[in-house]
Amino acid sequence: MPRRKMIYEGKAKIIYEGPDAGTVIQYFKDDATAFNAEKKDVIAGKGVLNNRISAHLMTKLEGIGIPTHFIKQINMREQLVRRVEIIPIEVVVRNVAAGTLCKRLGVEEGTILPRPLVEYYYKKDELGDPLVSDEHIFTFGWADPYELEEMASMAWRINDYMNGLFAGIGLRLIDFKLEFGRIYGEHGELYIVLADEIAPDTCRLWDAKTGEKLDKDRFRYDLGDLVEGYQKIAEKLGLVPEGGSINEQMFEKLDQIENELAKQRQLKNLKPSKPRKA
Ligand code: ADP
Ligand code: AIR
Ligand code: ASP
Repeated sequence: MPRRKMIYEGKAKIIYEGPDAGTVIQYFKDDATAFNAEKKDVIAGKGVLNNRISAHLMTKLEGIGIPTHFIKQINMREQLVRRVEIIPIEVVVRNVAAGTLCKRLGVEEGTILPRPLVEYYYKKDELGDPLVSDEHIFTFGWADPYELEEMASMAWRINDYMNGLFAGIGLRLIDFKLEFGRIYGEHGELYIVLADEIAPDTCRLWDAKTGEKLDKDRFRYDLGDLVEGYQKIAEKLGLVPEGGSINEQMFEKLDQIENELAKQRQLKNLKPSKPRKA
């Protein structure tokens, strides 16, 4: 493989320069971190499952008209995506109380929220990604009101869609985190697209029957084998055979189908956002 230029190494992924202008390659590592990297480990197989699950969910979301950065999977650990300017806001959507919501507000874990709760966190590792309001976002110029409105409305649609998708395969979508990015068109027009990943590293998913936690909380709170949980999610999504594991051949077959679908949808969902202030 030719030497590629690394652009950025994060906690769970590496970003490399892509083959064409405006593209980058996301490489999914096996590194697991939690609590702002206070807890760390390397868990064999995690990256492959996150890559596969995220590619699948991004493809599905493109199918309902959400513009995403996803172009295609390259191999078991890599996907080609559009290069975006990441908006430094993590959008968290919660359906059921868990994690920091319980810690912060003393709500009991498992409480069903009367309506989905959308929260914003400032993406800044040094500060531990603090919770912020829309006023903070506008005051410091991290995003403008048009952009935030678009991000929030996509987050609602994604939540509606994913709630149904997971409920249909016996999983409860407790909460999840999204990142969005900006793409500038030839004539300076601005597009907001869903970026980063949607995978068990960034979602809470509980088995609807048993209540078993299948996501990264297994690692955060030592609840059991992480890959076993991710594998169960992938199995229910129909991405790996039950009891089997992903192998290169199977992966290529699945890839061909989904990459073809993704190719057909690319750009179709891109609609220019309102112009950003100069
Ligand atoms: P972190 O930076 O929090 O440690 P990761 O290890 O997942 O997270 O690193 C991936 C980085 O790449 C993140 O900072 C994410 O915001 C960024 N990113 C995700 N998608 C894109 C994209 N399409 N273009 C550019 N950067 C991206
Ligand atoms: N999340 C937030 N920052 C990083 C991640 N992965 C995700 C968690 C969880 C949701 O956002 O995985 O699904 C809410 O996290 P928390 O810790 O605020 O309760
Ligand atoms: N990914 C973040 C970290 O490494 C937060 C988390 O998932 O708990 O700290």
